[in-house]
Amino acid sequence: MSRLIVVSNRVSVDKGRGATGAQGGLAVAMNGALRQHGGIWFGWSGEEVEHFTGQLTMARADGFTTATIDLEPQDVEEYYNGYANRTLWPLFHYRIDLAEYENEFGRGYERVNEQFANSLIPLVEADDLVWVQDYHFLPLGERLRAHGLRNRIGLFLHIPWPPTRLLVSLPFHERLVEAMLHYDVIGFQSVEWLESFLHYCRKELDAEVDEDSGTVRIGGRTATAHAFPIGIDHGEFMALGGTATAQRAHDRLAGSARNRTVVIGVDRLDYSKGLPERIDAMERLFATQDDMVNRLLYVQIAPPSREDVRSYQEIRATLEQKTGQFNGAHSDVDLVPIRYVNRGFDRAELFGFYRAAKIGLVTPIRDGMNLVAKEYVAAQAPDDPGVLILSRFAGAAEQLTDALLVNPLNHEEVTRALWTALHMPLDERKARWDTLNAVVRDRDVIGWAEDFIAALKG
Ligand code: GDG
Repeated sequence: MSRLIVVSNRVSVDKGRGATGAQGGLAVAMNGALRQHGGIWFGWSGEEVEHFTGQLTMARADGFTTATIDLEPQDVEEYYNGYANRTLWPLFHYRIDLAEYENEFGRGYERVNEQFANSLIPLVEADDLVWVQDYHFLPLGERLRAHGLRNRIGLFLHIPWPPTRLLVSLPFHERLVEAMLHYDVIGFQSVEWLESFLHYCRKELDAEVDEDSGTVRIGGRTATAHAFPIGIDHGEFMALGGTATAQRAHDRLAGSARNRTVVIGVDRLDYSKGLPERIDAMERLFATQDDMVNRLLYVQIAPPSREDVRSYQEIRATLEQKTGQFNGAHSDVDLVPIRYVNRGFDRAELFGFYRAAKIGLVTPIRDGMNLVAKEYVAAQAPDDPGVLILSRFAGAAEQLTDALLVNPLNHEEVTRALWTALHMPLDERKARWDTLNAVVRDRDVIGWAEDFIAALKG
């Protein structure tokens, strides 16, 4: 069996399956795939050094090896906080108003991609499969080819692919996408992002595109693009549901709700997640329906992220102001309708919170997939499941068609969905949940990794 070389911005080794760390689904999938195939997980250590040396720190994990490098502060600023999170992330989430185009960012991004290629090359053996993760490394395949690497190389993009009309606002966009076409396989979360990508290749690069097979031919090379919708580790997540921690978290939230219906949101504090818009929809619901303060409790868990980036400081300030204003207007002396919590919880606790909530409110403005929607579904009690309200702009909406699908920018529609969810009869809740849960259970992250690796093998 070929070894697997995974490349991602950060390396996150788990403590064994079922561990209740702050692991994301991606880390779980990579650990599983690496354990099965053996190989190396390569990335940035998270550490900064005054002068970049490219020196590798190797460590043994369970069944595979990790290899990390340190970066210079300027590289972190320009490649990570800069090009990745101030340029590509907003642009790829359709927020060209927030995208910053600084030449230094682009140069830092190319420099770090070259450093990654340089450090990685000596580690790769003839039959290894190289699997690169996400928008931090769009040109890495091309860099590896420039160093003479002939192995199969794949890229999976976890975030959306923007429409051509938006992408062309990026300086040097052709160079960036052309570099991507040195990968053998390019994976997207949804058919919509895949189609946008193929459209760009045809229109802007004049590449030869076959929509049916997803092949893109340019300059004598062929890349194949496909949709591989990522899932959660269903087995691991369900095991967390059986723990005392999950039960305690459930009881704590359900007990403190005092018979109000709990609506839950769990999101990194990010402007792509549509958080202010949720409060606007709540505002409308409270304005148009009587006595909501006694009927509904909205819990929003929002651990801060990317705090070095100004747009993230701004979204945080906006939310603090909006929740404060909302609660000031709608609270009673003994009831507060929005609990806005700026910290992370253990995954087992999240399971308990999801289960205590009869409505899952997942309304990003854009999202590559959105795993919270899938976790919410998985955590429901089969005999009394809650209702998922899901943005049609999340990749997950292509699969979770039995959710209440909404346009998150249309407050009236979200308000209506909240009302429908509050009143949905048990039979309908069960019927919808059965279909949703089958997708979440059967299309999990283990199968996702297997599908991608199978395509990468060719
Ligand atoms: C990117 C793409 C794509 C959240 N709060 C806590 C916590 N979380 C966990 C959730 C979930 C994960 O973080 C978030 O995943 P999402 O998919 O919702 O969103 P992104 O972070 O933006 O992820 C996204 C994903 O990559 C995978 O490809 O789906 O579209 O943007 O698992 O539960 N975990 C813990 N405590 C928290 O408070 N432990």
